[in-house]
Amino acid sequence: MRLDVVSIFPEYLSPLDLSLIGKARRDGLLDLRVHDLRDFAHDRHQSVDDTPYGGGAGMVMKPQPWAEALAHVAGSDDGGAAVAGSDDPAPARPRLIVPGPGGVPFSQALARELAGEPWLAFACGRYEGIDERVYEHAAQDLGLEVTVVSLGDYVLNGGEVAVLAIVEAVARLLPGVIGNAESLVEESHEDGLLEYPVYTKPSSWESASGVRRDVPPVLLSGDHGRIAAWRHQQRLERTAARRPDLLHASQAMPGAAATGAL
Ligand code: 6GU
Repeated sequence: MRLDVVSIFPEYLSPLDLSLIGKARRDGLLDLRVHDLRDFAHDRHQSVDDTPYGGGAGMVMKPQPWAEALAHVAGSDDGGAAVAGSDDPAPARPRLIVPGPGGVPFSQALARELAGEPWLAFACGRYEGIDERVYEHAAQDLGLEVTVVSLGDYVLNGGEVAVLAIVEAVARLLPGVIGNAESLVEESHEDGLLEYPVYTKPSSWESASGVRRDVPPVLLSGDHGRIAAWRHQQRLERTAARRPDLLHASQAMPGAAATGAL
């Protein structure tokens, strides 16, 4: 999969060199390129923002640097995108993701959808946002599918942290990025319920405060049927306590009943 990220803080994306994402890049599963928006601003101060028409607080990102940056990225199809398990060349154009609090909610379902794309480009806005004409230009003149995506109902200073989260959620779904593919299926949000609690050795542990805590005995019983039933009950209780909205959503989810989610 090919990923391009445009930002005025390219260093913000350096965690993508680390851990499983970094390894996937070195293994050629991910072709991730970070671009500095200021490289496409040509005035003396390489300015990327200006005051908003109509007044109001803060600054708005100018259309010209964004248009040049997006043309550079979208026009850079070198056919080199590594798509694991596929001989298909990358398509001519990326799908454009713009992180922002006014977007559609990011979710495991959207992560899955994006993981099916051969090429994603991310435009990281800062300040009060990007001039609206950039979205129109990207869609109408460059022919890009544009999706504004929000991580949740709170405000970040810019799209960079959101890109870190979205890229991690998407990349871990690609074949070969996570060694143990089984660990992908038994996870929160894959079937509408939160995860069950997990324990490891020792089976009885005394904290420094002198309190002894034992692993639930059922997990030591060796009875796989009882263990599965206990874990399912824990998932239901946890979901009811922390995310009751998910229990209501699962009633409208095809397959939820069959998987025992109801
Ligand atoms: Cl995706 N971007 C920004 N800037 N703020 C956010 C967000 C994204 N999601 C929630 N708040």
